[in-house]
Amino acid sequence: MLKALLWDVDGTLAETERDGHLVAFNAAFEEFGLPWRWSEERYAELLRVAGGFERLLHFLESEPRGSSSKDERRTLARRLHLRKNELYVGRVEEGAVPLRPGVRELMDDCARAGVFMAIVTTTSRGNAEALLRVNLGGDWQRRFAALVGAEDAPRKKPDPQAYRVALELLGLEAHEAVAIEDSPAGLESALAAGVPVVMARSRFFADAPVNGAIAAGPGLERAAGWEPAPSETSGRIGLAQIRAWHRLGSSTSPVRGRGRA
Ligand code: XBP
Ligand code: MG
Repeated sequence: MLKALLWDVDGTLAETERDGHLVAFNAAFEEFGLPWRWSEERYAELLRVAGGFERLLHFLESEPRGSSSKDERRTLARRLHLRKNELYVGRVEEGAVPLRPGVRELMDDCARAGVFMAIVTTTSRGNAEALLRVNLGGDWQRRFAALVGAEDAPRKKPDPQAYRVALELLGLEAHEAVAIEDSPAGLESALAAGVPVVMARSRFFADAPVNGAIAAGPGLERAAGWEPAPSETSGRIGLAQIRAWHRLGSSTSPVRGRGRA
């Protein structure tokens, strides 16, 4: 039986990468007087590295005009990442990073039905909390039984640590939960912890593989384009549909393949 929904943050709750992190990385480069500006295409490649600090370090290591020593690169990555996160929270507080359509409605379904919710993310608690506070209001914490962020699970997705910590905090078995994810790293992380996954594709992972997911589709706001096809073909993806996929996923083989579902 489904007892909890585990929400990824970046790309799943909101288009945080496009509307928040990418803009904030570029603004930090500019403030530091650095010549780098990442395009959406470049960022799509860099997103293969999970974690903003790790992503920066990876970029600095491949950048011929960057600092020469390993220590210098780590120090610069730390300073840039710190500032990027301040700028990111600033953008969130300005309202530049709204929830994706259908997210709030599914959260409300869970509240009505007494299904627990938790946040399971590779980003920092501060970033996640700002997004939730601004978009769900001051009492956002009441909605969630747990928030697992980078500080709680330093081994970033695709490592299963964040999902394992969340299950432990909730006192649930993996098969009693469903993860809502958008990225291959998130999918791998949840599956490695044994948690069934619903993939709500995001901007940067629109065509990424979804092998192993119990369902995949373009977004929670509409039933069109989802595989397996929802029982109601009009309207949004609600808790009843997630429950149906969860039951189906326990009895049949999951979604296979690449490209749009
Ligand atoms: C996605 C990530 C994050 C963000 C940036 O995590 O990889 O690193 O890109 O956040 P998820 P930080 O989808 O699991 O939420 O700079 O705070 O790492
Ligand atoms: Mg994500």
